[in-house]
Amino acid sequence: MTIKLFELSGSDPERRFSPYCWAIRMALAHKGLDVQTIPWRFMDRDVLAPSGQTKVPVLVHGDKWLSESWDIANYLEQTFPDRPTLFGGPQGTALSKFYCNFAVVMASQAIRMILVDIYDHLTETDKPYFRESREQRFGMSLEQVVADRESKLQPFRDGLMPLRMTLKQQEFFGGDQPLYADYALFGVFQWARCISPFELLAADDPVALWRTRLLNAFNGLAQSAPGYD
Ligand SMILES: N[C@@H](CCC(=O)N[C@@H](CS)C(=O)NCC(=O)O)C(=O)O
Repeated sequence: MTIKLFELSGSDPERRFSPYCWAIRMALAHKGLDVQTIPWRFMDRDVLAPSGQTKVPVLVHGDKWLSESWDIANYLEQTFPDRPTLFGGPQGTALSKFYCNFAVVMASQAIRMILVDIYDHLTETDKPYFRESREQRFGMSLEQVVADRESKLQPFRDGLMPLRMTLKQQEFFGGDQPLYADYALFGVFQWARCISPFELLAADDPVALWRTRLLNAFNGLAQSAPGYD
């Protein structure tokens, strides 16, 4: 049964840039599942109607339409229990929630540095919606949000200290192999990499070294995606 995944894309349909879609792409690869990915844009609302959602990722498996990255990851874990685990059992599932929430916080900070880069990569059809909805959210223009973005970099990097300390002690948050916790966090860096030339990490940061390990995972699945290196 073919698995389909709707992924946010820019004007170049190959440029996929949602942190949550990337977490699911990596989770599918971890499970060794084939997937047909479908580029989706903000104004393609009707396409997602069967899911009752207006956001991606949306995964279609048979007659099931699933949304919310956390729910999709759990669905994959429960539906394919004989494949490599994404969570390492119920306790690992509970702990993974923290990493997913940490990723949301990271994304909410990173977007203040890459918002205009996202806008620049959108179709002309998506641009007005994106500008209006995000300017309403931030209460200022897109350009004002990212103004002086260099000053936001160090506080962002400082906030990664718990990740950095952990990655000095082990290769992945899952231990010697990645788990969904890794993919949830990695999704944020891959989102930024796919859409913006603005480098979030210093090259010698243990977090950057971990990111490289995940870029190379699954035969370079993430590395080969259009992005900025
Ligand atoms: N909590 C959701 C968040 C999904 C989400 O925010 N998706 C964004 C792309 S990164 C989206 O589709 N936004 C549509 C819009 O803003 O209209 C998840 O984890 O799947």
